[in-house]
Amino acid sequence: MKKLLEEIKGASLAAVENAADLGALESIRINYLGKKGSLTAVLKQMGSLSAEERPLIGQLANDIRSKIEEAITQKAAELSEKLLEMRIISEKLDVTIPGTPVTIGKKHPMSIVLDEAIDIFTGMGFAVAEGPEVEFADYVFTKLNTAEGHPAREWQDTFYFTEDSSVLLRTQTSPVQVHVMETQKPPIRIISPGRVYRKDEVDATHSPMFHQIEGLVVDKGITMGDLKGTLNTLVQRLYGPDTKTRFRPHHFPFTEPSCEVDVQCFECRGEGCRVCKGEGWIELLGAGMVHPKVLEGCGIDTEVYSGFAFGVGLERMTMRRFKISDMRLLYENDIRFLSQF
Ligand code: 2NM
Repeated sequence: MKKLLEEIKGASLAAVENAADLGALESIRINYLGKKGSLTAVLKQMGSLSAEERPLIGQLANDIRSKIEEAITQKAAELSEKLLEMRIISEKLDVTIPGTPVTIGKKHPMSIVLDEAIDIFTGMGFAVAEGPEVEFADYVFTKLNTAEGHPAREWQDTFYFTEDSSVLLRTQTSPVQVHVMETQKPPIRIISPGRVYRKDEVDATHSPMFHQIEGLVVDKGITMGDLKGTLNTLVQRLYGPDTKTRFRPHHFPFTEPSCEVDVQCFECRGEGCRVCKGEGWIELLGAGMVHPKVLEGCGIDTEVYSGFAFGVGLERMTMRRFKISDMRLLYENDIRFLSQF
């Protein structure tokens, strides 16, 4: 029996030494020390031994059991360490490898100019108002003092949805201002940026869809002086503090008096050049004092209140700002063009 125990000792320790992983080690433990293991089997036969032999063999068996257990514990520690080392090597992360570049888009040039304009106007206390692009003719024309028979209402100039010309794509963002005047009490200070639609052929300076920023101020005692101050501030913030403006008389149905506003040419500073076609001035926007008929139509008492309004094309402003010569470039979404701004 002693010989058998020594054999088990030798075989088990060799097996432990050769174990490839923790799983194999666990099988060895079960095979030798488990309930049905070979060492356990030997111990079960102790009953057949003599009284003198029994304690000696028992002692030997226990010693062998401890040796095997110790060997397994040590081997397990060794294997765990090796495993960890291998994991550290295989999962190594090189933080110095450059990342995969993420292409970040840029603001469209018109968004740059619009955001700047919104900054300037909100700085003067204006709020931004929006409204539908599909509108009633009432709000696009009638309430803006643009009577039947006005050229802007003709089928060849406007996109209508109905035979009776009552619903259309807005040709300007003024209907937004009519909605605001109908629903809010003065003081009103808003700008309404947005898309507008006219039946124009596409060329370097025209598109059937373009963008406008219109502005409206209604309060007690608003005069042409407020209009000029506000628009001068806009122009000086956009083009520099020395920029001069020129207000020329004009006609719009919804304002009286009306004017067009020119800025001194940024290229020649008024001398006359190719950019301003020798004029020294460049037309920028239209404006005027809101027509009393428009105010009254919106339920505003013209004995108490007056207002001014203006409209400017965002495409034109953007082209001027970045010296873009063809409007179509703004719509083509060519990355080579857009990435320049
Ligand atoms: C322009 C020029 C002048 C304008 C007028 C109004 C309203 F609703 F108050 F009557 N909104 N926008 C206006 C005035 C627009 O665009 C060239």
